Amino acid sequence: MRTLLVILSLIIGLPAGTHAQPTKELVVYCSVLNEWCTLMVQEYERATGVKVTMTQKGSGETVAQLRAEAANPRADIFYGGVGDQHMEAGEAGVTVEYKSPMLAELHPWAQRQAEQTGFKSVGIYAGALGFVWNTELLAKKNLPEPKCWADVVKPAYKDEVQISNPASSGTAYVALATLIQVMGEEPAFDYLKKLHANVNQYTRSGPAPVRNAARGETTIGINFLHDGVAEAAAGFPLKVQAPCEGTGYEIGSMSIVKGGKNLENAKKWYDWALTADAQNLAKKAKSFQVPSNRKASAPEQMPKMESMKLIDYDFQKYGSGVERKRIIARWEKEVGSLPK
Ligand code: S7P
Repeated sequence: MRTLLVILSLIIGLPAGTHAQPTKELVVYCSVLNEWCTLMVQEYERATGVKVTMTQKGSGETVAQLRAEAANPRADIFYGGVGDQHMEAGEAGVTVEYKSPMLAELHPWAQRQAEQTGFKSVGIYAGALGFVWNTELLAKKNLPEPKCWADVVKPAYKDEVQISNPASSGTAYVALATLIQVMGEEPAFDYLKKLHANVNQYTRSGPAPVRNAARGETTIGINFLHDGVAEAAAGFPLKVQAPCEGTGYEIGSMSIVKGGKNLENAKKWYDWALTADAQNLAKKAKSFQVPSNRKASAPEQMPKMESMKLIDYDFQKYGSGVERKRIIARWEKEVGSLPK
């Protein structure tokens, strides 16, 4: 029957998948941690009977894949990942506008993400950036706990710090944009050059430094703090700290992919993922971001965002494709290419 409908839609000139007949499938590109992605898929399948195919990747890598597949999209939903990356996807025309009836249940910051992207994405969680370190390694090396941005560029931390690469990772881009907003652009680039001397590796994905710190492969990671808390909850010797000078944060987001084959199921996922019940699954899967639904329960394991010095992150400016391109190109030219 489905084959027949596909042939029919080809004959009458409609793209396959635009016929009214609902499918029983959904393809999700998931950019939160794997355990959370898996639990979301299981619960959605159980509630709807729809079969989900899920691929987990960081948000930077997912946007690259969505762009590469634009002529023949495979995915229906881009779930999770740094909001700036969803802005990029929207600007690149690989996601579509959708106004969920659930918007009214969300915190203002999540609704703002929807408005600023012309409803091509929506906030599903928030989380602040900072330092995560391995307490055992730090003690063994007799190093003080890093508390401020000014600390991690000190010569004592040479080769002890890991951060992801802003060309591939939304997390690192948030770090770059944060430093520029905290210090001003010229001082921030001077700072990044100093930091380069202390970086032992620029990883491809954002959460990798936390995983490596947990396993003793680096002493310090620059990461979203909730990723450090997640590994600490799994029993690794990690501590987290928001930088004293001020720090940025992400609005983790969700978008519907343009030209996906299962639009109705994508909308169903979107509305459901914004409910308090679906958002409470994060904690169950040991992810500790602040949920965007006002009725969902915030994780008590996390240091409270109210206790941190958060900057007034300019998502409009730093989420724009032109600005991102410029900043990343400057980083590659002036920092990433420096010898070690
Ligand atoms: O908890 C996982 C997390 O840190 O990963 C997401 C994102 O995929 C990171 O993308 P990059 O690899 O591009 O940095 C974050 O949104 C989320 O908080």
